[in-house]
Amino acid sequence: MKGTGESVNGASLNEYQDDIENMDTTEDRAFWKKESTPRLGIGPPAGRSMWHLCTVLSVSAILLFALIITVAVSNVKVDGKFKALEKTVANLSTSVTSINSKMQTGKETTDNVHIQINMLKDSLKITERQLDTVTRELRTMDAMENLKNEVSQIKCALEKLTKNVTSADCCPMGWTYYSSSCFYFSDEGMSWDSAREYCTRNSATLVILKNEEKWNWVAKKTKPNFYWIGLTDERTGNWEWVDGTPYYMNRRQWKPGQPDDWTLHGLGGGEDCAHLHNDGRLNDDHCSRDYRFVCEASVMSQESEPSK
Ligand code: MBG
Ligand code: CA
Repeated sequence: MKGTGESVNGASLNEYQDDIENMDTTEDRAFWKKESTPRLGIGPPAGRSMWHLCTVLSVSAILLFALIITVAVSNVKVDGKFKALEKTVANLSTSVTSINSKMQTGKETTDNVHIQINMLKDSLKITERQLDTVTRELRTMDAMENLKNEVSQIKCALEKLTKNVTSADCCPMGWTYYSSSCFYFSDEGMSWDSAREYCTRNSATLVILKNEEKWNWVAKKTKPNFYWIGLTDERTGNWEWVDGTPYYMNRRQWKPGQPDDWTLHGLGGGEDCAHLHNDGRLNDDHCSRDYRFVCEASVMSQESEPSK
């Protein structure tokens, strides 16, 4: 099945969109390192500093608690508003259908129909304003999620410092916790091979998306940009994940007409590396392209350094 060249609006804008001029891949950015969270040799402090730490911990705990409550409350509020809006839109569309049939059967006078149409137009304006508000609030919710993640990283670092333990949901700064793993969503673009190396250097791999829930969670964060993932057919000609397991073809996970191993890009060869497209589905592309990427590391991999 050859690609029909489905013209995805904005797709061309998405390619090469990143400014990679100032790309910095030096070691100090490799914050996935075990040393970045000093644990060995740092036992629980004593005396005044212990009090200081206790205070910091208590304040952090209270802040965290307040944040969780705020997120939960705004979640319920936005959810309620969303449901109300769904109802309003459904009612509006029923009204339009009903006016339409009244006009066709001539049951209502033209004047009456015009009055009803004007009323509908007013309701529509109000609905549009409400939609804007909910959209803004949903964006705030996303920002809140990020903030919550950062606070839990801080909490985790503090716990490590005081109790000399690694708690289960600890990720390095800049990484995001989800389902027993830490994820890194790069801001900068690089080739698939460089991205793979970046992840490896940070005790991680390019993300492997074997279940739908994880796919949706990742795609929510990558949309509408392009991100390399750990899927390639470069080695054998068959699609496989970077952990060496085969990928079972599911066309619904790809953009229409993909993968097409396109050769007309003039970069030599076809397209052997998979990336998440603007809508979270896949496209195969030339591995040399500079796209952002997602790394994943299981939380376990940063645990239990050999104690001396
Ligand atoms: C592009 C894909 C590219 C190739 C091409 C074929 C509009 O999408 O990014 O990989 O498949 O389509 O026309
Ligand atoms: Ca392609």
